[in-house]
Amino acid sequence: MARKPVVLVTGASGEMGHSLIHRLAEAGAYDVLALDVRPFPPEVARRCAAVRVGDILDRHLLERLQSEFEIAVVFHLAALLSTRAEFVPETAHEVNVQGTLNLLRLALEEARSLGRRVKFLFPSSIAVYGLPDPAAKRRAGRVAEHEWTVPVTMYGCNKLYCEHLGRYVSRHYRQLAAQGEPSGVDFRAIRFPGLISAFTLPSGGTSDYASEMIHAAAVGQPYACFVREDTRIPFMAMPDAIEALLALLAAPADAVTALAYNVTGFNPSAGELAGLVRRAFPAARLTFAPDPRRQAIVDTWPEDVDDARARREWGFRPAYDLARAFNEYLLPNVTRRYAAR
Ligand code: AKB
Repeated sequence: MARKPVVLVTGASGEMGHSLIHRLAEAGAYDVLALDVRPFPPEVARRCAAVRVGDILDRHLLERLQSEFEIAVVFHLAALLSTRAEFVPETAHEVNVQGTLNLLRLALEEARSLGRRVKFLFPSSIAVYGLPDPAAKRRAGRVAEHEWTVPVTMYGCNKLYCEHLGRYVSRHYRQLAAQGEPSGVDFRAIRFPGLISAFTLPSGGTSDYASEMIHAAAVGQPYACFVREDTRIPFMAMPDAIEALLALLAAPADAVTALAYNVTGFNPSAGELAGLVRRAFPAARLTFAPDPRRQAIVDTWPEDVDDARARREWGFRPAYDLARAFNEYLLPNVTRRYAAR
């Protein structure tokens, strides 16, 4: 019995999954098999060919998916983000690392049964970087992929290790086996900055303050930002993050030479972001109440990243700078979202 060809999206109920599924449905090039440990919002489920609620640690579930579907591409988005992971670091390691290994194994087996390469798109993060102190962070400026990869969070350690896992599976898998042959997995990773969506709220990240302050102002709730006003890290509008994933997916294999690529859109300070929010929502009750421990994490992340390699090798071009992200993407959509309530 023929299996249905699909792209598998894990973490499909999350922020990036929500946007990616809508974009894939618009493009119409693939049928989507959505997997998440949480139930699916109806607006996401109806854009998918199939949805499954289950755990990426459940290998029997993954084997059942392989029996029913022909998985040509994997977008492995499921993860415990940096703040949540610090409360349950061992669980985060299980989900973020063993979960990724389970999906890599699925891609290996699919490539073998299909007789062709399976592309594996992996969202890494600026959390793989670890600047030792704010002065070094300021001096480092735009950090390149090979610099400062000494993460201080379990999430950052997990993401960095999974980049190397992906490289191993893609290029060195079972290299001493008698019948050594290419694995058939084409692993491609992007180190995303903080992502800001107009349609969903983040959960469990340490860069969440940007989205949280915008959504809180739009719905008229007070918001105490958990980082200092002078805190500066890279961000990008969610549509640019999805376009970057699709551009890397489409890139010819010989153009993809790096293990993981930096991308970014803009890098306002938290105070600059608050200024934009207050101008857009004059009644916003927005204050700053830094949480020293979450602040210490963000202080290890770079002020900005060098995305020259992604631009050069596979044509990364963000559509949204800060002004356009705010005025054309966030404000109209966030205002509309809460006005309907
Ligand atoms: C987080 O804050 O943990 C994530 C990230 C920067 O990867 N949004």
